[in-house]
Amino acid sequence: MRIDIITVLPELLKSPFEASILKRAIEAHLVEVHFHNLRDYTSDNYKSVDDTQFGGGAGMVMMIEPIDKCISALKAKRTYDEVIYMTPDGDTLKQGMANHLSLKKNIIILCGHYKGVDQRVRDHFITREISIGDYVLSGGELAAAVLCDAIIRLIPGVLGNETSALTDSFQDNLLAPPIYTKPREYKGMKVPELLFSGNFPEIEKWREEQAYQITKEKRPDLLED
Ligand code: 6GU
Repeated sequence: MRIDIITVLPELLKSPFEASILKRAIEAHLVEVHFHNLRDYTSDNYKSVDDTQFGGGAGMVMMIEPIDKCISALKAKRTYDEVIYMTPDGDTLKQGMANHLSLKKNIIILCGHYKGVDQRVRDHFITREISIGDYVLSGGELAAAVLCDAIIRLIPGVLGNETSALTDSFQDNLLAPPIYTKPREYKGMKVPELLFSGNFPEIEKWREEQAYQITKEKRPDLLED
């Protein structure tokens, strides 16, 4: 998989890809992540990427030309499955969406800034608009990093244990059951006895029940759809 990220602030975005699981995935060539600074696609001396909005109103709007130039340059080299725009008014990111995107070959992610992009970019270049939740961030970069993390960890070979992504919270619309490790007892706090029984069908049944109860308590909305 290849991800091309278009941004006015590449430095804000790079560090999550330079540590831990994402770094390993890149080093193992399981994913390629490329950053494109929108200012490199400007045509004026000031390297402007934004301007005031027609019709008046506060806030700057990202201009179509540098975005078009950048996206066109990428599309000239390969075909893209999706051109995603990160924006607080997009579809809220859910596990299912990450699962779907993790199967794609090439995707472009455009990070919104200021008041957002010229509507013509959304109408003509964007195939999907994604938000990471109902709050406003100062730019799409951190949201893009969240989206990339959610996608990349699902690529086969990225996680050490191949099955572990499938047992994550949300994968079956259930939150994860409680987990424990050594010691068996800590300052009087005990691990449920069943987990030492070796009775794996019973343990599995207990985990499923726990997951259901926890979901019912914390996120009953997940049980509805
Ligand atoms: Cl994708 N961008 C911005 N600026 N704010 C957000 C967001 C995206 N998702 C949630 N809040």
